[in-house]
Amino acid sequence: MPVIRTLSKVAKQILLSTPGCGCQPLTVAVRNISFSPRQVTSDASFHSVSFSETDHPKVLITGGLGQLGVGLAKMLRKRFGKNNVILSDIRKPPSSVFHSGPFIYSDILDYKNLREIVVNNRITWLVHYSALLSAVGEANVALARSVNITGLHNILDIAAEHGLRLFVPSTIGAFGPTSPRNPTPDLCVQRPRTIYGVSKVHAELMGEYYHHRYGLDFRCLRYPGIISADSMPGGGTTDYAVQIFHDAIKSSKFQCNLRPDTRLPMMYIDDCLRATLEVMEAPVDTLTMRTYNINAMSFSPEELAQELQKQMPELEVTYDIDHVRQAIADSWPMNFDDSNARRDWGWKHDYDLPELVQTMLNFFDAESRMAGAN
Ligand code: AKB
Repeated sequence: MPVIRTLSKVAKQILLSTPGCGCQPLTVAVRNISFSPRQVTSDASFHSVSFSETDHPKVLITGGLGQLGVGLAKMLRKRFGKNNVILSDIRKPPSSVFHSGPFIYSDILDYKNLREIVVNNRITWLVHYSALLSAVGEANVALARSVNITGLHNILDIAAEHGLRLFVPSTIGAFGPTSPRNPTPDLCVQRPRTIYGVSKVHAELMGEYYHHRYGLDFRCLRYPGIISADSMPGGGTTDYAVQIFHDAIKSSKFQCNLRPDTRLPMMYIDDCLRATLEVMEAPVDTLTMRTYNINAMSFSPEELAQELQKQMPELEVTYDIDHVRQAIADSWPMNFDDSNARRDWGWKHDYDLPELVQTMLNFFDAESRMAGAN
C-alpha cells in the first residue's frame, strides 16, 4: 500500500527528528501527518498550505448562489480582500454577483474540477455551502444523496489532501424525533428522518473522523433556520419565515404552510455569517469540539406574525398545512443549547425577534424608496 508506506516513512522521520523523544511510536498522532485519503502514487509529495504563507486565507465558497454564499463572500472580501474570496456554483451568476468579485464554475461532484480550482488558486479555506435543503431533499432523495453525501466526500478528500481549513454547515435538521427538543444540546441522540438530516449527521461524523484520522481542520456549526432579506432560501422547512416578509410587503396577506404553534430556532443572516467567520478564525486550542450548535431566538409562525403586525396591523395570516414540512418541523429542535459555542469561542448573537423584524422591514422600506426614486 503506497499510502501506508509513505505514512510510515514520514512517521519514522518525525520520530527520528524529535529531540528528547520518549520513543513511544504508538502515540505518534496521525493527525500531524498530512496525506491524501485517496489512492495516490508513492512518490506524491504531501504538503499542507499553512496560513503563514499568505497574509490572508484564500477562500473558496461552494454553492455560492444559495441563500448564504453572496453575503458571506461580501463579508469575507471586506476582511481579506476582494480577490482572496472566490464564489462558485454550477449556475450562471446574476451580473451584480459576477461583477462584485471572482466567480468560478465548480461542480462538487467533479473531483478533478474541484482539485484544479484548489490548486490553481492556492485555496486555503473552503466553505462548503452546496446542498439540497430538507423539503426539496424529500422530493428528490437520489439527488440529495448525491449532492449532500457524494459531493461531501469529494470536498473532504480535497480538503485533507491540500491541508485546507474546511467549514461545512450542519443545521437543526441533523436532529430527529428522538432527540431532546427543548433545549437540544450539542451531544445527544441524532436520528433524523429526512435524507437532508441523515446527510448532515454524516457530514458531522465524517468531518470529525477526518479531523482525528488525517488532521483535517474541520469546523462545523449547526445553523438554525436563517432569515435574510435580499436572498431566498430554496426548498427548506423554515422558508416560511422569509416568505412572510415578502408576502406581507407585497399583498399584506400570507398563507403559512406550518401550524401556528410550530416553534423552531431561527437566526438573522448577519449573525449566521459572523458566527461562521468567528469559528473559522477561532484559535485551534479554543475549540473543544468540531461541531457546535449556534442559537439566537426561537419563535412560532404565530409569534412572528404578531411581531410583524405591531408594525403592519393590516397583515392577514392564514394557515394551509404542508404535511411533509410539518412532520419535518415537528421532529426538529424547538430551542438550541449553544452554551459550548458561547464558552469556547465567545459566540454571542445580536438579533432577537424584534430587531430581526425591524431590520427586515427597514430593508424592504429602503428598497421600495430606491425603486420609487428610479
Ligand atoms: C431547512 O429548512 O431545510 C433549512 C434548515 C433549517 O436546515 N433552512
